[in-house]
Amino acid sequence: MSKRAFEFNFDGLVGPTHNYAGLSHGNVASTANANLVARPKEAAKQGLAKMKALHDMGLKQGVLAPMERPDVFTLRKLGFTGSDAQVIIKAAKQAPKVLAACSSASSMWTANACTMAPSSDTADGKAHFTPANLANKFHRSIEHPTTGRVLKAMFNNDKHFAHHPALPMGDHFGDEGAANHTRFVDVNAEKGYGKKGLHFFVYGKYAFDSSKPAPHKYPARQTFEASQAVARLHMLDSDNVVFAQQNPHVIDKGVFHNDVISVGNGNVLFTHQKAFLNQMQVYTELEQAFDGEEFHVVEVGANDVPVEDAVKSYLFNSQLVSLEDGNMAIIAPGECETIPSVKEYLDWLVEQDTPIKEVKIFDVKQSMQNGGGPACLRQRVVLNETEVSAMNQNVLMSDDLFNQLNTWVDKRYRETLEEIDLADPSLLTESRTALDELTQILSLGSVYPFQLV
Ligand code: SUG
Repeated sequence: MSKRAFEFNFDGLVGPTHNYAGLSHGNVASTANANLVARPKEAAKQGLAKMKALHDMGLKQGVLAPMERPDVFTLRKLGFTGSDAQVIIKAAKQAPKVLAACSSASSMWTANACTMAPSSDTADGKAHFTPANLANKFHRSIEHPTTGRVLKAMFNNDKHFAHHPALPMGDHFGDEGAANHTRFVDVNAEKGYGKKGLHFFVYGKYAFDSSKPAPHKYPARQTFEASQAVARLHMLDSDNVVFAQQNPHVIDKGVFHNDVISVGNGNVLFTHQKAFLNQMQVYTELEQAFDGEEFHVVEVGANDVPVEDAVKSYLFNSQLVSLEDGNMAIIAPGECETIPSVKEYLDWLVEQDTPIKEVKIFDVKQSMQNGGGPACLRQRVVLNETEVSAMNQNVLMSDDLFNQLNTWVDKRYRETLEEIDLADPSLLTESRTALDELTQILSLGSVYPFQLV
């Protein structure tokens, strides 16, 4: 019997090594902004301000801890030897791009941390978590072991939570987590988010059938077979699952995750006209599988907002959230105000007869410049009251935690960081000191490799 449940947003805390290294081929912002001077302190504070604002709006908000970076343990696996400082100095000389990949703060985009399924939807009645293997990008493929430990430290109770390892590595099972997954549910029903939901998995290509359409210019990071595996692991009922393929042409225009072109919440899919292959069939399947009064597709036409503007503004990388009054708000990045087609569209949208009644703009520019908008920065987790009581309370946002984290960032983060600074071994010491304190603030125990040796 499912109980009343709530949607939490767990935002990634931007790590102390936030920098622009141009690591993500296919993500146009990441490659265009390579070598820009990054501002880690400002980045972390922009993220915290968004978390606090959503908390103040009455939404459920939590924090997901970043990674230990630079990752000297991975550098050692690649043959760099000596003390930690020597490992970094050698990597900086011999393979600076590898050092940059091992130093990325990319775990801030927690939409890619994992896919989760609420207990109302799974055959064993537990909430399931599968960290994403992020196999397509080396710098991201090294996130999942720590992500898995952090998730276990947050949802540490076998009776309520099931934790799976990431899918097997390699392109065939490339999995990017919740960036390619949305859960629809009739939030206005009595149980709210605790009603059985509809899981929508979006993939970029088939791994075991090369005759099927696929992008040519940029990689499809998520495979159909990976999405299917996650649905299986999470013991979802096949009647409550819809799979859809992304339009390969938009992947080639920089839509590297479905959350760059669509977002869903409750009974609403907010999407672009060019998002999917066989778009009309996707809508029909969703409408038929959705268990609720009405399902809304809010489709943005290519004539109103061209795909290029959607990618530049990250209009669809907005969060779509349900407010206490039953309406929905779009939590959009500042860039949506400066691109005329998008601004005009949003001004028009809130006047229409859809559940979306409000737009709230947030400055997350430090993240945006690496291709991550408001929705990339959060992982949605649906929990019922019993599960909320069973989880680690210290990761939940409060006025106190907000102040503590701001003070911690002020004390431990650098103002600026450039790729050349990654060669400085003191960045590792600073980062470990910061993370050691953070695990205490969030009561995570030992989750980082340096804490486990
Ligand atoms: O995986 N950028 C991330 C952005 C992820 C956005 N997430 C979602 N759409 N859900 C990525 O491409 C850039 C790092 C750099 O270039 O320094 C980066 O990893």
